[in-house]
Amino acid sequence: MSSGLYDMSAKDFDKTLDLTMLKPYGDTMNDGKVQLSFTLPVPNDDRGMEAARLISRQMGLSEPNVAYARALDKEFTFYVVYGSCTHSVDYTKIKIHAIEDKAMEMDEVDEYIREHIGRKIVVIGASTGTDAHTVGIDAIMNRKGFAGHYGLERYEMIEALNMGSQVPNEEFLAKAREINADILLVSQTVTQKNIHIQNLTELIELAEAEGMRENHVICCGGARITHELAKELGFDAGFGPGKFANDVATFCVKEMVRRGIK
Ligand code: B12
Repeated sequence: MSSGLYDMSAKDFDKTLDLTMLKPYGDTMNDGKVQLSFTLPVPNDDRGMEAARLISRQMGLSEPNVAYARALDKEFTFYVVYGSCTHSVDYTKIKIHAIEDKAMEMDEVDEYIREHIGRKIVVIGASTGTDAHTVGIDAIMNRKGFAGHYGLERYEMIEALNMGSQVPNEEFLAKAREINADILLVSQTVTQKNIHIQNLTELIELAEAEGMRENHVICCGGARITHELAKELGFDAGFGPGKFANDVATFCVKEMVRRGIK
């Protein structure tokens, strides 16, 4: 549907909006209002409140107001602070790396595969390395899916194997070869000390060494994974929060066709 209130851009109802100096919107345009929460390792008293205000001011908030303070124990206090952000960004100069394929629904993906590939495609996925987080890869692969989007196991034209978590890169690639996978999906949630970078880099290097890079679509995903980072690391695409099985399936099948992987 494309009529009514949702068609209006903010510029239509407020002429003071300047996208070259974009600021958060709270109550009125350009007021910069934000809410921020954090914990300080101090008791919940007046001095702690003042510390929360001062820290907020140093973070670039003007007129910070501690709206809420609650002791977590004797020595730690949680604060919620409201204030106005004094910084702005030039929205018109922002460049992003995004996947351009418009996501198809599950049935459309199945139809696309029938029409353009003519056989079932094989997808393998896992959280690799030491990463024990399974919810992200399950959200993409499990039959029941996530947030109203069925997972790849439910697609008629996709054979999906989810190997779970803590799968070594070598084992992942060996299984991919064994089942003749077309598409490899890797989940990385833990990013402490850049462990995800090392692990994802190792996977791509191994895939290249084993001659598997060219004829497979290889994607990664996770809470801190962006498409840009994934491309930098040598993957075909990266998917973060807000992306679902049909986004991933759309990209992968179209990429197979673009690259002539049959
Ligand atoms: C549940 C959880 C756990 C559970 C995991 C259980 C399980 N079976 O998965 C347990 C308790 C085991 C756990 C352990 C740890 N955890 Co934890 N965990 C979480 C938590 C609360 C939720 C993660 C989650 O399930 N999100 C929901 C899913 C659906 O979101 P998602 O992963 O982003 O997935 C979406 C997209 O990213 C994308 N996607 C994800 N993967 C893939 C893959 C592909 C191929 C594609 C295409 C897309 C895709 O699609 C999904 C749907 O949109 C987060 C905090 C949080 N609230 O996010 C911390 C968090 C991820 N954990 C964290 C940490 C530090 C740990 C531990 C290191 C803690 C410790 N010191 O032991 C361990 C690590 C264990 C290990 N070896 O990996 C940190 C990570 C910080 C960082 N930057 O690295 C977080 C952010 C908590 C925090 N704020 O500190 N954890």
